[in-house]
Parts: sequence; C-alpha cells; structure tokens
Amino acid sequence: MTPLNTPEWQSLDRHYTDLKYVSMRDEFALDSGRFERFSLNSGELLLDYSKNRITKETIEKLIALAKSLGLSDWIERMYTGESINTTEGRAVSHIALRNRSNRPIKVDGKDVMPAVNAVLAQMKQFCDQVHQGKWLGYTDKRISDVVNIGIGGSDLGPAMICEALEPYAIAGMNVHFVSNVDGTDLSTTLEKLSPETTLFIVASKTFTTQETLTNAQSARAWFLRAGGVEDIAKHFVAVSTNADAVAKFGINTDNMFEIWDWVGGRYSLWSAIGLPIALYVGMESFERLLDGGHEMDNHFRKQPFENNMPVIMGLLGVWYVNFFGSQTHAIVPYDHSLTRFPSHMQQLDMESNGKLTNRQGQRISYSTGPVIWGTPGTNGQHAYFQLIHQGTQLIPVDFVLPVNSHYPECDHQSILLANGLAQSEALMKGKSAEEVRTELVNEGYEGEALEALQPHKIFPGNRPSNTLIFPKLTPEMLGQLVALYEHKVFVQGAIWNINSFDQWGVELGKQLAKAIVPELQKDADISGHDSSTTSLINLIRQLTKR
Ligand code: G6Q
Repeated sequence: MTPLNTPEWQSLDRHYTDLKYVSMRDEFALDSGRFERFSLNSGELLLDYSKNRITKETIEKLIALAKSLGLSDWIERMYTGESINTTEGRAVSHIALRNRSNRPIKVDGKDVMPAVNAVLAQMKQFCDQVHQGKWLGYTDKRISDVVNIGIGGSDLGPAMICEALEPYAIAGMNVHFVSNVDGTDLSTTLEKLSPETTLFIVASKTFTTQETLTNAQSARAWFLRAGGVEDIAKHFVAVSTNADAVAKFGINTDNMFEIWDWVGGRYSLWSAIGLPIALYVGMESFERLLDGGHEMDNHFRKQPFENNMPVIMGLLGVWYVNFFGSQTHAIVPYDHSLTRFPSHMQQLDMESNGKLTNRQGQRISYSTGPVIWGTPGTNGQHAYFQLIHQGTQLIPVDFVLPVNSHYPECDHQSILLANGLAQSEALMKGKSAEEVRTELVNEGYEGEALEALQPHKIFPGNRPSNTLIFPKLTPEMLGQLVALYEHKVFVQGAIWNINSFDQWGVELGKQLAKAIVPELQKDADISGHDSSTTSLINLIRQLTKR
C-alpha cells in the first residue's frame, strides 16, 4: 500500500505543478490576512506557518491526504496502547509517562498508570533525599554532582533538557553527561569531580549497550580507588528494564528505576531516564515539563487537523520532502540554552523516519525522513545560512523564538529576536535583480562593475520557514515543544506508511563493533573482512602502543 496511489497524493502532485512558481511575496501582497489564516496556537505556543509555499488549497489537500491515509485512526491506536511498533511487537506509549490526567492507558490489556505513578513517586522520594541532604555519600557529604552515563535516547534528551532548564537548577546541584566510549569523555568529566560527592546514574534501557557499560565499569573503578565496594550503593543507581543485568553489574536493584519496553529510547526523557533532569532542576520542575508534554498530547488528540500543530508541521514537511524534493530540514533555535535541541530532534526524527521499508515489508519508492540539522541563531547566520539563502537546495527552516530571556541583558534579546525575524523575512522575500540594481546604483556602482556584481547579490527568496514563538522557555513550554516534534514525526510516519518506532540501523552498529574489538586486541594479523577493513584493523594493531 503506497500513498502515491491515492487520489489525494495525485491531486497534490497536480497542485504542486500549479504552485511551484507562485511567489510567497506576491501571496503576502495579495492577502493581508495571510498570517491569521496560516498561524495557530497551543496554549502560549504560536506557530506561524504563513511563510510557506502554500495556499489555502494546499492545506486542504494535505489534510485530505492525511484523512485518506487514516491519520486519526493511527493517533487513536497510539493513544489506546495498541502494538503499533509491529517489528518489535510493542506499544508506543510515551504519552502515558506524561498522562497528568491519570486516565487509564492499557498496554497488553493492563493499565500502565499505576506503574508510571509508582516510578514518579520513587523518583520524587529519591530527589527529595538528595536535595535535603538525607542521601549522603560514603563520607557523609552531600551529593553535589550527578553523572549520567548513557547514550542515544538515554543521553541526548535529558542532556538537552538539563541545558535548557539551567535557570531552574537546584542550588548546589551540578549535572554531567558521559556518553561517548572515547575515554576522553569520562576522564575529562571525572577529573573535575570528587568520588565523595558524586552520584552516577547508569541509564540504559537494555543494560547491554557496550559504550554505557564500558563507561560505567570505568566509573566504578574510579570510585573504588577512593571508596569501598560496600559504598557503591550510595553512589550508583540505575535506570533500566533489565533488573538481572543491573544486579549483575553490582548495582542494588533497590536503587533501580524501572522503565518499560513500550517506551522508545528517543521518547524516554519523560520516564526515569529523566532522573538526571529531576535531580538537577527538582521534581516539581520535572513535573511541569510533563505537564507541557501532556498539554501538547491533548492538543494533538483533540484538535481538528486544520488547527493541529503537529499535524500541520508534519504535513508541511511531507509537502517539501515529497513534492519539492527537499532532503534536509533545519531547526534553528534563537535561544542559546537550546543549543542541544537540534541534536535531540535529529535523533528523534532521523531514527524514527529514516526508513526505506513500509509497514507491509516492501521497499518504498518515495522519500521519507529528511536530514535534520541546525545550531542556535544567531551563530548559524555567520556560517551556513549562506547556503539556505543562495544555495541550490530548498531547505525549510524552523525558527524557534522565545520572546523573553532568562538572562535579560539590556538590548541583547531585541537584537537576537530581530535577527530571527529578519532571516525568515529575507528567506521569504529574497532580493530581485531590480532591487539589487537600485541598491548598487545608490552605492555608486555603474557600468561593468555594476553588471559584474549584480547577479551575485540576487536572492531568489520563496524559501520556506515556520516560526515557533512563545513568551519564555519554561519547563512547561519545553515539554510542549518536545512533544510537538514527537507528534510531528508520528504524523509523517503515518503518511509514509512506515514504522517510526523501530531502529534496526542502531542495532546493526551495536553488533558490528563487538566483532571487531577482539580483532583489534589480537597479537597476529587478522583477515576475513574486505581488504579495506582488514588493512585498517591491522594498521591500528601496529600503531597501538600497548
Ligand atoms: C533510541 C535508540 C537508541 C538507544 C541507545 C541506548 O531510540 O534505541 O538511541 O537509546 O542505543 O540504548 P540503551 O538505553 O538500551 O542503552
């Protein structure tokens, strides 16, 4: 079953042919109500999508496509705990983790809310003990530093949230994230810390991930150079589905926080994988994050598609990927504390929708997830924005703009916001040959010099962007934003008829490296790979100073 064969897709194809030369600049000039028509709210979050290559008809046709492909049913199937991650035989129920209404959500016929609430209570009790100085290190000193050891979904989300919510940090608490198996990551983190005041969270859903277990073993060895085995319980806790492996590692399962297989790694920051967040900013702020996620969940489930932010953003993404042939999508937060936001979104989107097989197991013939990338504005403007303005590719951009800063510094915020707005305006409007000519004449250019320079200063414009704007980056707002992108990814997966919730490409990496590690440690030359890999392994063996 392919979306390409639906009448709605074919109608969009024809519509694209009509629309591809229509200029947004003209459309704005013709319609003073374009912003009102193409903007919508979820609470205090506003999406302005008027600077897109769309007309009213485009949105109607995209919504018709979503309806014809059963998007409402897919949403309900997720919200009612059906096993829609078919290749792993699992439900997709991260919404249960932030289900602040506490309505029953059944997975395999069992309401998961009691278990979710029990782990939240366990997290609260643990955080309170640490913050109140009741949970002490082995020399009776208070815990001041939390080191989260995890990778991928067990790292990126919590690391991003902690950085973003730094203004909410509990006084005296520091948080660090070690993910890379490159020893530099762990060593440079630990060299600043004291074992007496450091708490390690070993965060691994499976508790089999090589990088995490290697880092955790080394952290344990570092700790044991100061404390004793009997002190480990005060300094190591785990977050996992795998109690046996946690016990085998030497962490008391009383100090384990449970997660469940119906939570995908990249969707798990709302679970006990969020423990470093709760320790850093407090359980109250963590719960405010959950509240924001829940607000977006309600919006996604209840709003008609034309007022539904994740649906509109997801469909606009499909419009550019499948009809305009866009291969990448930039996310540019004009907020320095959201520096890691694009990386988390990169994993969320690319691991979910980077698929070439449909739900029925057939190879698909249309594009799916684009490359997601970005860094904070205004820095990006001095780097890659050149290509977005004048390059040969069409790259849709999401501008993420908090109006108020947690660190108001005279006119910094106005300058920051003005830059974000100016970029989206310039991408839309461009600069025509006539405008460039007038500008150059005014600057005193004439003759050959004018003719030579003019073509280089033309901006085609008509380059699309969304603007997400909100009063301030609070925990609730951050929760809304992350849940918005999670659901956007869901919408696109439903349209593309793919399972957004497995990640066999990640599993492949986990298997392959395991086979090469012993080969790198062998004394004699190895063989058996392709000539490139074999030669590189043997070169590394020779160059390694043991
Ligand atoms: C996320 C992926 C992947 C996973 C890591 C860590 O959706 O599945 O990024 O989170 O591979 O896995 P563990 O938590 O099992 O160590």
